[in-house]
Amino acid sequence: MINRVLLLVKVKMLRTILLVTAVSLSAGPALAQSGDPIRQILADFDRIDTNGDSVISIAEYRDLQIARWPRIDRNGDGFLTLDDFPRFAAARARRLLAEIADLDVNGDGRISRDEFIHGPAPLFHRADQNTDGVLTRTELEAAAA
Ligand SMILES: [Ca+2]
Ligand SMILES: [Ca+2]
Ligand SMILES: [Ca+2]
Repeated sequence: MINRVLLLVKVKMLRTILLVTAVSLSAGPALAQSGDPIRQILADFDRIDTNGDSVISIAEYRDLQIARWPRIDRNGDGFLTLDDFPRFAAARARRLLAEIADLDVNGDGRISRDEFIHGPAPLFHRADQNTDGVLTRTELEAAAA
């Protein structure tokens, strides 16, 4: 499954999104069950929609990132770096990190918890078709199709 994700990474538009998925896949079996983060959000919609208003706000999405972080930062040092890819060859891990370098807002070569949670959210904005700042089930279903 990881190899498939790496192949798809060549599709430019989806690059960052899929690489974040690849990071998730390397980070734990729980997230490896589905290769598509949009489908994961759909499957968990009611749990992610904590205020029950039937849409997922950016705040609710950030809460999801907070929940995911411990599986991303595998060695628990507060940063996503090469050390968090124990199952990847160094060259591949370096390439993955380079592809999500957008998240490294302060450019120190590593992605902090804060940058991961509060940084650009390409997946969210891609799915938010009417740009009203919230995701409906319909928007997520369209994005997953
Ligand atoms: Ca909500
Ligand atoms: Ca780490
Ligand atoms: Ca929307």
